[in-house]
Amino acid sequence: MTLKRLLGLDTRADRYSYASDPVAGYVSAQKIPDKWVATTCGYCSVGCGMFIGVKNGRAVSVRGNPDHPVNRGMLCPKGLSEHHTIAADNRARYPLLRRNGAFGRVSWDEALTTMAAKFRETQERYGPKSVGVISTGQLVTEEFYALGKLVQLGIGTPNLDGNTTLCMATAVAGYKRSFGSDGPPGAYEDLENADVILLIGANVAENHPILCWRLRANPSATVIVVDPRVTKTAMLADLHLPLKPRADLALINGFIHFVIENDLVDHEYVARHTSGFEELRESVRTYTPERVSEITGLSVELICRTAWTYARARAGFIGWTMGVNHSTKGTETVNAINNLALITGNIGRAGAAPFSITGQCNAMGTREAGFASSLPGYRKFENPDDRRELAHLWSISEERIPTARGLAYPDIIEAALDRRIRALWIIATNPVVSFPNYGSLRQALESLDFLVVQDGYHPTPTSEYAHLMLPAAMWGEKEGTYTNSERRVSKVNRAVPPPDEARSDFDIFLGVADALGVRDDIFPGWSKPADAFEEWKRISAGRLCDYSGMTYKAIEQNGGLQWPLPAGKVHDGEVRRLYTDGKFQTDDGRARLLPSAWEPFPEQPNEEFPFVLNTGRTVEHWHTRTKTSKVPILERLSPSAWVEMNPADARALRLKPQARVDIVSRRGRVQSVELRVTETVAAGQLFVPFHYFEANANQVTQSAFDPISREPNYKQSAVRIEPSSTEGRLWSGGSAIRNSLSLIRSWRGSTIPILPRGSSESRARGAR
Ligand SMILES: Nc1nc2c(c(=O)[nH]1)N[C@H]1C(S)=C(S)[C@@H](COP(=O)(O)OP(=O)(O)OC[C@H]3O[C@@H](n4cnc5c(=O)[nH]c(N)nc54)[C@H](O)[C@@H]3O)O[C@H]1N2
Ligand SMILES: Nc1nc2c(c(=O)[nH]1)N[C@H]1C(S)=C(S)[C@@H](COP(=O)(O)OP(=O)(O)OC[C@H]3O[C@@H](n4cnc5c(=O)[nH]c(N)nc54)[C@H](O)[C@@H]3O)O[C@H]1N2
Ligand code: SF4
Ligand SMILES: [Mo]
Repeated sequence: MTLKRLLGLDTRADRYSYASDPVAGYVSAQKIPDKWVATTCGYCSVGCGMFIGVKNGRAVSVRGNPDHPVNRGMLCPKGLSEHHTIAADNRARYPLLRRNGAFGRVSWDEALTTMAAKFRETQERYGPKSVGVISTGQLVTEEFYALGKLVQLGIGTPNLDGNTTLCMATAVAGYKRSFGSDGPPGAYEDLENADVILLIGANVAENHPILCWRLRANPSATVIVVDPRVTKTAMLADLHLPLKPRADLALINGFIHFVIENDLVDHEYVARHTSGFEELRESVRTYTPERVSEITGLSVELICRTAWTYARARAGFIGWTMGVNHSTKGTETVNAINNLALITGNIGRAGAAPFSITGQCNAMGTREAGFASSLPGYRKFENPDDRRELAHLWSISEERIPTARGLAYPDIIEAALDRRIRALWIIATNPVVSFPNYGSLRQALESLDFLVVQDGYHPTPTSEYAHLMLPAAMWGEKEGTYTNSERRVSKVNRAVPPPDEARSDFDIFLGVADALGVRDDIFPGWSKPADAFEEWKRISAGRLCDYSGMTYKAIEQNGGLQWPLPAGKVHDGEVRRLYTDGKFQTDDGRARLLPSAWEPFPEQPNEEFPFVLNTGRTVEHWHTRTKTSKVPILERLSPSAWVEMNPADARALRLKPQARVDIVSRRGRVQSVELRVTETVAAGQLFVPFHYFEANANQVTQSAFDPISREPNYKQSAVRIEPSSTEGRLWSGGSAIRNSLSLIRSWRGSTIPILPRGSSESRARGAR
């Protein structure tokens, strides 16, 4: 199978018909749809336009939208099989309330009344901040906007955050510090305009496959990949820099040093549009190529050549993702990336951008409208003018607007552990699998008096801990908008109804507001997402993320619209970039050049734990696999977890390929994982996907967070490898048996194993 085929990029032929779906490989007559409903993919932040094929009220297929400017009809393997996520047998169907340790069905009315009563009771006893809410990057913007108002103004707790703090918080904090506001400045078209493309800790071939296609539309660009692993993206690149883990900040400071020493600085841009150049120059003085070579393990020649290539580019693009963000030095690394782009004038022009590639389908929507780490419309909690304006727009008193953000996600978990937070509402995220250091997360969840989980599936590893389970409609069943990485707002539509009593998150939020008696106050006259959209347009008007010129209709007609789009602006199809005039969102309008210093990562390997464990993704699976384990083709391609190890290390440990091994850290043990011996990881390093609860990588990751963004350091943990005690038993079967075993498991719909015992008592107590 060619790489192109593997990535699902070879799909032009089926633009107009489902009959040649390369994923299913065949189509039975029953699957030819009666109608196609236009929507946007619900997985990643690329934001591909697609149609859902509907037959007899069921989603039976999916195809790419040939007219959508993002993907021009192409879809990756996840997108192409997305309809399978809807009709899964473990969809959550009814509200469930735990009584005496067991879940029982209740009406929506009882569910929401109980929830409102529990929240109010908790707040009366322990203070307003004793309730916390953790949401996601996977709702529609209308839902994020509604949820922010509901939590901050209706429930009255500032402790609202989301899984975006496990993901994008670092990029957000970095942009705010450098440019005065969040917002990725570039556009996908930049991949086609740039002559040098530097990808740092971003494995787009697996995780943003359609961007790979955009990349390939520009064969003359020099593509440089910075990643400790030889990823599929590195294999597509002209130059791969396999640096030592977490050496990026030293590398970028080294590039800046080289640029300054060799007078490759864009002096005019620096003088007109930035502040802090002298401090920056001073701060990188010690980052000589020799020292940077020592820290990164890359040759002096490679470092200098890369710096030269980028600085001499007519248009240089830097894309980064989790290899940068998942680090205790993440925000400062983002600032270093911004510094490099600024001093070479690589921002605000076609092909030139420091561009954080986002992750989830609507990670951007929650950043714009969410009311968690900022006030809606990228307004600042600490800015009295921003608060005044918002209060005026909402016709409420200024005192109701919080003056500081509440606890960030890891701090909500910590507060649950020491019982400052007593009641928690988790919406569209699965922390039992995705949060670092599972042991402490589990304790935190067990410490709660009342946990509400709102998810499209049940059971999930997290919903097992809930006292109240609220069944949500998901992608394909609800309406609204998503914003992708290039700030393109696309329409999401309902193709089929949700199963049984499941409701859209939007309707659930209205229901909770009703139960709390605050609906008329915070959602005046609202009954549908379009009502929230109209209000959000007014709130965003005049801001960097201005939606006021958009309508649902224009969004659909244009295959999405990029913000800013002020009212009165024509929908001209023109590609929009931020900071084209060199004016930034800081007080003096200049971008800040911010010095930052490299430091080794927090948990260095030692004799007991000699390996650096790297965790991440594979193309077939989506996060905690609640969705992709329901898709037969994806599950068959990648049914179980593995760990990658260099042949030299495997020889040293006398381990054979496909042996079963345990990954052990100071915090826990991942049991019986398949060993893959491969040169794609360097000696001393390991890589494991984090998708599999049954081999949960986050049992061994650590509670180390970026002090600025609060994002976890997921990519480096010190571990050792031990032969698994089940090794003998499974060894004889080979991977065929193992694969079919896990397939059979998934057919039974029981891929989600039973949770550790010992928590039912505390759950029962809390639910009384
Ligand atoms: N198939 C699939 N696609 C997805 C997702 C998914 O779950 N599955 N999730 C979506 C989401 S929410 C996100 S955030 C994105 C994430 O997209 P990516 O960031 O591309 O995903 P990861 O695999 O987590 O990490 C990227 C790379 O960082 C590298 N890395 C590790 N340590 C370092 C380091 O010290 N320096 C550098 N330079 N690199 C390092 C890893 O080796 C890895 O190849 O993907 C989105 N797309
Ligand atoms: N070790 C390690 N851990 C990581 C990472 C890593 O690289 N390494 N990456 C981190 C990153 S970048 C991210 S983004 C997180 C992702 O971590 P999670 O957010 O925990 O992952 P998902 O599986 O996407 O969980 C989303 C949940 O929402 C549900 N859901 C989907 N759509 C809807 C909806 O419309 N409404 C409702 N109510 N529910 C819905 C799904 O069924 C699922 O249970 O993981 C983080 N964890
Ligand atoms: S690249 Fe992302 S948005 Fe596009 S089809 Fe694949 S998962 Fe969906
Ligand atoms: Mo993410």
